[in-house]
Order: sequence, then structure tokens, then C-alpha cells
Amino acid sequence: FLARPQVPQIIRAVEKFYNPQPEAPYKVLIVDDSKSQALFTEKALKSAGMETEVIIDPMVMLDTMTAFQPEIIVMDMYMPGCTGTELASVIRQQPEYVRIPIIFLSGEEDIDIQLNAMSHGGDDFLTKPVDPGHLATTVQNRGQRARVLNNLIVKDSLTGLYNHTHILERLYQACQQSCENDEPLSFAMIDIDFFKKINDNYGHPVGDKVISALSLFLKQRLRRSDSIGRYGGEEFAIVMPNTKGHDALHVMNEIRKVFSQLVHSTWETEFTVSFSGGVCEFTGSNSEFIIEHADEALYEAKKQGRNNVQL
Ligand code: GH3
Ligand code: MG
Ligand code: MG
Ligand code: MG
Repeated sequence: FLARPQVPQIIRAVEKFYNPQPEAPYKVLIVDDSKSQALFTEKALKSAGMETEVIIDPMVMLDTMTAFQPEIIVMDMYMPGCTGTELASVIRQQPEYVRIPIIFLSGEEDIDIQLNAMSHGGDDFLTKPVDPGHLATTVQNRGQRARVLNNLIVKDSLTGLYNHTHILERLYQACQQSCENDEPLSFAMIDIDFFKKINDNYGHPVGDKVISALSLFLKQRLRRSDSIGRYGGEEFAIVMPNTKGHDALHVMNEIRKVFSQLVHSTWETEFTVSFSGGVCEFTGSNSEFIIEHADEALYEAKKQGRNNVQL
């Protein structure tokens, strides 16, 4: 092991709120025109703890992918209307699906056909009849790597929150959903108060611990349907689907009150930290300015003396 640099001070607030979520089951889409084969595959994957969705008509593939958002695809080769190879080519043309592992499961034994399928985007080619354990392990391994890779791409390494790019993607998707379903949506920006002083007084590693502590606190206090991102250094962005502006303001104020009372401690001293926030409700007509409006509300909160949230 390489020795990691020791952080001289420890902020206990971080450990106190450390509560990792259990890993969600892998979501696997099974595409097979044979019902009995699809059932066999489904049983093998479900008994390994995975969540599955089966389609026997390849024509509904893309719609099902949008709705189900699979992490792995297990696909037959020969189906009415098209081949697995053709389907894989179509999937790989969608930028958002480039990283999804595609595992072919077919009776096709011709190696040239198998290699051709893989050259069109397949990651593995398993031949029927397949051992259920072999199938489940292949899917599990592919899913695990895809998740690790995806986390590296969408998450911030210090906090585990979504990174700047991905929280904006989440906001964009939430705005679309809000319009389609005519549901409310709120967006909040928060910024730690006088953070420069924390760095100056206690050092950057302690500043980092405060950022982590607030991240964990937000994860614990917000709903699973909310998306939390690290927008920049000590700034966070929160997307709250199905939430009216006044409710978002209330939630953020409750979180702010409790957080500002937490005592952070180093070996030498104890201190408290607050944040300010700005909330904006999405209305459809303000879609281009939602970030600016939340930012303006945040600026107002700072102007009002900090440790408060404005709508
Ligand atoms: P205000 O209440 O007006 O927000 O004051 P502030 O001191 O928090 O605001 P300012 O934006 O001036 O300072 C933010 C500081 O955050 C500056 C930068 O050095 C520090 N910072 C940014 N990213 C990180 C980080 O990842 N870790 C640490 N420790 N500090 C960071
Ligand atoms: Mg078939
Ligand atoms: Mg700032
Ligand atoms: Mg600040």
C-alpha cells in the first residue's frame, strides 16, 4: 500500500452522519423472442438478486430502454424483424447508451457471426444452453464495471455527489419531466458561509471535511428522488422534483437550521458552520433562467446576513 497523507485533524460530524445506502440491484433488460428462453434468463438473474424487464418484441427496445433505464442488456440473436447485431448497432448510436454492456445469448455457434455481433457493440457472446450461474456471473461482472465507470463519470470524487456536468443534466431532465407531467419542480443553490475563513483558520483538509460533512448531511435529509450535486468548490445544487417553491424553501431552511448547529471539531478547537441558499421554482417559462434565478436568491440571502435561504 502507498501511505496516504494523514489529515491531522478529524471532524467527527462526518463519521456521525456516515450512513451508506445499500447497493441497488442491477437492472437488466432481457430481449428474446422466445418466451421460454426469456423466462429461463429472468429466473437465473432474479435468483442472483437482479431486477429484470423482459421484451419479446425487439421493436419496443428503445422505448423500453427510456422507461426502464437498464444497466445491462442480455440479447438474443435471431428475432422477427431484426437481428441482435442490428439492434446493438442502433443502441450504440445513442450517446447515452454507449456504456451499457450488451451480452448476446444465442444458439448461434458460427464464430464469424459471433465476432461480427461483437464488432457491432456486443461485449460478450454466450451460447445456449448456458449454465445459469455462468450467465448471472457474466451479467454481474459487466454490471459492476459499468457502475464503477459510470460513477467516475457522473460523481464528484470528494463528496460522492453528482458533479457539475451531471447535476445540470439532471436539472435538464427534471425540467422536461415537469413539463410533460405538469408537475412542480424546484431548484436550490447553496453556498457555505465564510468558507475561506475555515480554510485560513484550520487548513484546507479541514475545509474539505466540512464540504464532505455537508454533503452527507444533505444526502441524509433530502429525499431519494432529489438530486444533489457539487456545483463548484463549496457550492451545491439540488434538483427537487414534485416540489413547489415554498415547500423547497421550507425544507432547505430546516436543513440549514440543523446544520448550522452542528459542532465540528478538530484536535485543537470546535467550530460551527452555516450556509446560505437560494430557491427557484421552475415554471416552464423560466427554464432558461432557473439557475440565474436561484443564484440571485442566493445572493440576496448572502446580502441579508448569511445563514438563511431565499425564494
Ligand atoms: P461567502 O460567505 O461570501 O460565500 O464567503 P466565502 O469565504 O465562503 O466565499 P468565497 O467564494 O470567497 O470562498 C470560497 C473558498 O472556497 C475559496 C476557495 O479557496 C475555497 N475552496 C474551493 N473549493 C475548495 C475545496 O474543494 N476544498 C477546500 N478546502 N476549499 C475550497
Ligand atoms: Mg430468437
Ligand atoms: Mg462560493
Ligand atoms: Mg461561500
